Amino acid sequence: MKVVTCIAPVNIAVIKYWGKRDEDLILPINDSISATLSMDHMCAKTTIMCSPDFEDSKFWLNGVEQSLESKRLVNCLQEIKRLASAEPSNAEMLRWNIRICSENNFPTAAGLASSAAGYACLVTALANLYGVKTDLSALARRGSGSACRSIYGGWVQWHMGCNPDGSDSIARVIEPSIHWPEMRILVLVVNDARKKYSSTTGMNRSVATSDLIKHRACNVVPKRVTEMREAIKTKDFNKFAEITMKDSNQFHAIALDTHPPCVYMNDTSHAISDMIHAYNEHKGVNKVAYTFDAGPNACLYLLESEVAEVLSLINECFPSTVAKSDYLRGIPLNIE
Ligand code: 2P0
Repeated sequence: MKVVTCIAPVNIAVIKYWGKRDEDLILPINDSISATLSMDHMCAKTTIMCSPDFEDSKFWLNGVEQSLESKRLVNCLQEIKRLASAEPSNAEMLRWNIRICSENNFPTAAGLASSAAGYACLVTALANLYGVKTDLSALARRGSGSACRSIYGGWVQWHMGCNPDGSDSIARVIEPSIHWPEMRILVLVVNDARKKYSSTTGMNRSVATSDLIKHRACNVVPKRVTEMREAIKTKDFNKFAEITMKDSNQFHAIALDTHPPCVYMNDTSHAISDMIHAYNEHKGVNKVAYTFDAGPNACLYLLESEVAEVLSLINECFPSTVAKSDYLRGIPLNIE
């Protein structure tokens, strides 16, 4: 028997991934950029066992048995096994059945990047199990697009690539977290229920029906990626915050431009964004950036020096949000 356990962290995008050009290979229509959070806070943990004594293979997520027929899981397993079979000593183990046990220490599918951490973790655990040494970001991408960014720590760019086989659609580090050690993230859990429509459904519907998404992918994101890379490299928080908030808002504008629309933010989300704009205006410069994924929960980027003041404001204005948020500790970025 062989057993491996891995953990993988969540990432929060500042330039959003929304829309695919290839559903099976999971190839995006634009580059995206994110920061990977420290492993101590929000992460997925996966244990995989394989043994000649297992009569079948099984998979549990948060204690609930899942189908092993999922196309994405099958794609990841097939690709890893194909790579592993290049090593003759793996031949026997590749015939053994496996048991996969995954859990998240935060709400699953509530728009908190659970599939990103989950598939990054699964692929890393499988690669360790079979001794596969390759670029894991391309493998994680086959499970869930955003998972490719969680393979690396710090500031990460998912390059959309242009090869039809997806071989250049990979994640690369822009800067390690140590480059901007004062950066913190506050996650405000507005609602931890499962989202109304999955990201996969929402983005497919956007590609099929939104005019704005084409303008974003072709004319907005390429310039924004260059500006965001520069803001990160020069640690220009004011610019970083402006781009982050504008990109979040454009993503939600596209969600609304989708037919029928995908409504992810709620009144509390909008009230949080109003509060951040009022705070920044009061300071005369952007000190906090909000970003919202496919759900109502807010992620705030800010520097360590602002955490205490912003936390007290959130306590004052959104006490019920605070009660639901175990993550209000000013999460640093992952150091690996
Ligand atoms: C992101 N999101 O860049 C964006 C922002 C949600 C909003 O990546 O279909 O769960 O599995 O590739 O990775 C969510 O998309 O979608 C996502 P699939 P995924 O973080």
